[in-house]
Amino acid sequence: MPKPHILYILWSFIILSLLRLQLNTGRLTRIQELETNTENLKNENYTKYMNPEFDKVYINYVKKHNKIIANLLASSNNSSELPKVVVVRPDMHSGFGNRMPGIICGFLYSLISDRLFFIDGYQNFDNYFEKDFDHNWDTVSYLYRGSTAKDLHVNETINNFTLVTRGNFSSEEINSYDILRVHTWDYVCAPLSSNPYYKEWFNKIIPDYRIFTTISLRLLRLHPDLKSQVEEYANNNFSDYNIGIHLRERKTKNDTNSLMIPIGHYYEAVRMLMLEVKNKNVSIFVAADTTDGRNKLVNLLSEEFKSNNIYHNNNNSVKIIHSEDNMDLNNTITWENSGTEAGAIIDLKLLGLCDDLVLTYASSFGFLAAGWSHKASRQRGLLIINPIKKVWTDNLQVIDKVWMWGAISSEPCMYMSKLLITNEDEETTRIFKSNPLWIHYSQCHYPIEPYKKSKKS
Ligand SMILES: Nc1nc2c(ncn2[C@@H]2O[C@H](COP(=O)(O)OP(=O)(O)OP(=O)(O)O)[C@@H](O)[C@H]2O)c(=O)[nH]1
Ligand SMILES: *[C@@H]1O[C@H](CO)[C@@H](O)[C@H](O)[C@H]1NC(C)=O
Ligand SMILES: *[C@@H]1O[C@H](CO)[C@@H](O)[C@H](O)[C@H]1NC(C)=O
Ligand SMILES: *[C@@H]1O[C@H](CO)[C@@H](O)[C@H](O)[C@H]1NC(C)=O
Ligand SMILES: *[C@@H]1O[C@H](CO)[C@@H](O)[C@H](O)[C@H]1NC(C)=O
Ligand SMILES: *[C@@H]1O[C@H](CO)[C@@H](O)[C@H](O)[C@H]1NC(C)=O
Ligand SMILES: *[C@@H]1O[C@H](CO)[C@@H](O)[C@H](O)[C@H]1NC(C)=O
Ligand SMILES: *[C@@H]1O[C@H](CO)[C@@H](O)[C@H](O)[C@H]1NC(C)=O
Ligand SMILES: *[C@@H]1O[C@H](CO)[C@@H](O)[C@H](O)[C@H]1NC(C)=O
Ligand SMILES: *[C@@H]1O[C@H](CO)[C@@H](O)[C@H](O)[C@H]1NC(C)=O
Ligand SMILES: *[C@@H]1O[C@H](CO)[C@@H](O)[C@H](O)[C@H]1NC(C)=O
Ligand SMILES: *[C@@H]1O[C@H](CO)[C@@H](O)[C@H](O)[C@H]1NC(C)=O
Ligand SMILES: [Mg+2]
Repeated sequence: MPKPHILYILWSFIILSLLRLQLNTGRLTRIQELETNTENLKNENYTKYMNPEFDKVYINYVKKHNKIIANLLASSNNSSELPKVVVVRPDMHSGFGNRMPGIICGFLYSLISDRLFFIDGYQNFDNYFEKDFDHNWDTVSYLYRGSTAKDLHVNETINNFTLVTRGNFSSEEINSYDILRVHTWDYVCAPLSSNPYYKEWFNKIIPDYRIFTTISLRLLRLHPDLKSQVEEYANNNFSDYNIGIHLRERKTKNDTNSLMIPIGHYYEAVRMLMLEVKNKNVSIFVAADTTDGRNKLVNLLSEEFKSNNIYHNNNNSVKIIHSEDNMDLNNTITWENSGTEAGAIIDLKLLGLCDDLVLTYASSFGFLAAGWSHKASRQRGLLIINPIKKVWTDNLQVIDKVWMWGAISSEPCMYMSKLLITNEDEETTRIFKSNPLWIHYSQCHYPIEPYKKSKKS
């Protein structure tokens, strides 16, 4: 009697160990696969941003998603229980700076609420990005025709910031909805990292608050064709130290109220950065939304650094570079912007490989480049230049409304945080401000005056 019992225990132990080994190796291979898939561009020791805690969460999510969807789509499965989902619908007529933040937020919501993540209506996503799982809403949307949905974000006036800042996404009420919908231009999930229900999760999984960077480097990996173009460009043109500039000129309608950033402001910021650089080969990468503006800035910088080897006796070599995108083309997907989708995404990624960034308050494109960055672990944040009104002269010696700030983080900002602070109840505002980055999140984008709702109390 005891003998077979012991044998049985031993046998079970061996089987279990084997199973565990298999599970572990399966998982390791998957992690390694993902690691080699990460964009380790240029010199990987300098450009890599890793978050192993998040990677585990991500890998488990990918497995879960693939398994559930395979079951769901299996014709033999007549389960009436549909998996709960988050669906993000990006505004394809806006640019990357306004499309990507909602996608990152939607994925974050799906992780913390244990839902599946989908993107609705991103045509040609697969031409630009590499996917680990199928998040195309078209794959399953037909199953959800009779489903209940709650809108978390609709537009600038409709956002449930109370829920994001201090609600429980697993409450019975939220759980009663099959679909949580996200439609936004903004990095509207920033207040989630203040939410008491999720503090512990963030402390464990993304303790450095580089939420956008952590998620975007996994979820939005460049398509291999674009990635190789970026790599080739960086290998050929980048130096030991790279300064990236994003010049935004075609911001709004051509009227006297629209904003502009005098090109001289970018130039001054670069001169300041260069004062610190010694004995280095430097590249200055210029991304711009107009050919004309880019040429002007390139000329200005080339003139400044024409001695090429010596700048204020700092013994640097300096070259000014830019990638070729035909900015005279009209972008057929976004309405008001020029260039191509591929050109824009290459510029974004190259900016993200730079050691320092000079951006403007007027464009979320630049903020996005900083967030989607492999240099996120650098200490210094980006330099942000304020635009001025077009009626003012762009003569730096004359105007006095010039300002610039160096950010504390590479995370994108949330321009609606001003609305949150102005319009939400005091408790929501107070909790939002418990986040160490709340000031950073709030200091961005062109200074739209927040409209006032009657403040709830
Ligand atoms: N290639 C390239 N395209 C750019 C550049 N700057 C802007 N664009 C194009 O213009 C679009 C700008 O839209 P967003 O990325 O949303 O940035 P934004 O400046 O905040 O735009 P709005 O909020 O719509 O005013 C980008 O997606 C690109 O298509 C640039 O430096 N290089
Ligand atoms: C990168 O770092 C690893 C270990 O930290 C080192 O072995 C390797 O040589 C480094 N590679 C480069 C290109 O510096
Ligand atoms: C059917 O799909 C649901 C949702 O993915 C899953 O929970 C369930 O186990 C599946 N049932 C079968 C028999 O595969
Ligand atoms: C699923 O439903 C269809 C019809 O709705 C039925 O023909 C089929 O037998 C069901 N399959 C299972 C496994 O219950
Ligand atoms: C926001 O969406 C609501 C509902 O669709 C609509 O009534 C409202 O006009 C929109 N507001 C803005 C500023 O677009
Ligand atoms: C936000 O969501 C919470 C939880 O679902 C709900 O109680 C509240 O009414 C919502 N607020 C708004 C303004 O929709
Ligand atoms: C959120 O609500 C659910 C359902 O009531 C509960 O089980 C869960 O513990 C709550 N989450 C936290 C972090 O309190
Ligand atoms: C940058 O590299 C590309 C190859 O990727 C090359 O064609 C181009 O001339 C280089 N540009 C500059 C300004 O050095
Ligand atoms: C904007 O308007 C000014 C004055 O009306 C004009 O001189 C200028 O060419 C216009 N710029 C563009 C880009 O249309
Ligand atoms: C800059 O690059 C040149 C050749 O590419 C090299 O000879 C020189 O040593 C480099 N200077 C520094 C400071 O790295
Ligand atoms: C300037 O750089 C060269 C090589 O990059 C180096 O040999 C030389 O010592 C440097 N000069 C000074 C003054 O640092
Ligand atoms: C691009 O669009 C503008 C209007 O938005 C138009 O004036 C211009 O001719 C277009 N250019 C091309 C090359 O189609
Ligand atoms: Mg924008």
